[in-house]
Amino acid sequence: MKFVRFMMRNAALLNAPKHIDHYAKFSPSPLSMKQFLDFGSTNACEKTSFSFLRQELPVRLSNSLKEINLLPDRMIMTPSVQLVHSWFVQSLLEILQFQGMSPDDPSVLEEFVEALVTIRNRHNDVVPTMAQGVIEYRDAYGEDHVTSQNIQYFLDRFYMSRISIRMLINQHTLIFDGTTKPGHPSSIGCIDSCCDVTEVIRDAYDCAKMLCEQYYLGSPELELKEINAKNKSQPIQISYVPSHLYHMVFELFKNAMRATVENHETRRTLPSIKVIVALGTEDLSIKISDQGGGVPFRKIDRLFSYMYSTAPRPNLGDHQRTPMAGFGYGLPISRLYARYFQGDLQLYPMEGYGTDAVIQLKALSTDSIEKLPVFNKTALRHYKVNQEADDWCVPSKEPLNLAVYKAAK
Ligand code: P4A
Repeated sequence: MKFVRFMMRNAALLNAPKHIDHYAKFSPSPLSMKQFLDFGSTNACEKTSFSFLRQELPVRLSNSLKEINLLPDRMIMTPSVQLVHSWFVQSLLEILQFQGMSPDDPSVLEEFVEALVTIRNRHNDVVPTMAQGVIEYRDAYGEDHVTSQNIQYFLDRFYMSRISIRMLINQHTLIFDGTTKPGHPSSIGCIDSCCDVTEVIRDAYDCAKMLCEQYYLGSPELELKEINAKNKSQPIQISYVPSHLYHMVFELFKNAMRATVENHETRRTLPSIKVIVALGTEDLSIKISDQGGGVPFRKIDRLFSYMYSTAPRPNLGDHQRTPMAGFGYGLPISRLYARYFQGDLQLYPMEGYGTDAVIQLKALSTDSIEKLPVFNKTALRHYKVNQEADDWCVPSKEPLNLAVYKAAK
């Protein structure tokens, strides 16, 4: 029996490339916030969700698997990337087991939820494992601009796909795990249809403040202003994933606090962090302003870079001593959370003074549609090294010798 299973597993693995080619031909189907909410409301149908996911998850996994193959060979060959690749193949094959099974069989639906939980757990450490791959590559071959650009392009798309896959899995497992949920009455899965934005911001500030106090023995105050343009006296609420919002503002608060404290070490008082939340007809905007001295504009790209901001992972014990440092991927991943539902996150430093961090989100659930990468020829072109000269001049540090022109006159 063991032998039979072994043979079957290997037969499945041998067929994996065929399945990957098949499912990668489909483009992922982005869902809107409204569609996510519908899956979990009155007309919630587990069978529909099951049928959608057993097609859509293989499509998203296969698109990602195809793109892994476009990484530089020396990157693909790292043990870390090989490991992550094997997790994707394994998970793809596990979902494909459900092709041809009947959604009308309750035990099939139950097994599907279990399979999703197994897959989610298997992929828990994808981000630190890929980071390890980047470190392995960098230690062996150094940092070059072209590779850094390729890795940036790849990881932005790869992690965006990962965020989306986890979102699908979380929604299905939370809504259909068979238990009745206590939680918020306005919550459907991990989406809150009345997400209280300022409440999330205050929670994230409080938590960052605690870490900051532990580490620096002081922290800047929060000044928060709320502008609800349409309903002046109403609290600002949107349909959103509170955990995504928390992740973004927590990261920005940690940065703002760190910059503020380190920029005012010798002074007695700390300038507060000022936050403005504005809700208009289309956009919800959050601006977090600090007086931490800012950074040169030239260095902003580096704060979002996977290659340049990858530090060796601190040991578990070190986490105590570096509570404000994070794992280095805070900003790029936060920006992906903002972009996932068609928003964005940007930094505006004013070197010598401080930094404004701005998050834009869609205020309307009809505009909040998943932003998903698709593997196609356009994506392929991004990985090809552009051998042609740039169409903008390279600034030269050598002063132009105007004497030459004088002589010609
Ligand atoms: N000035 N401004 C910021 C930082 C400095 C800053 C900073 C030195 C740099 C790296 C870092 C944390 C802070 C800020 C707000 C931001 C981002 C950067 O949102 O004041 O750790 C990665």
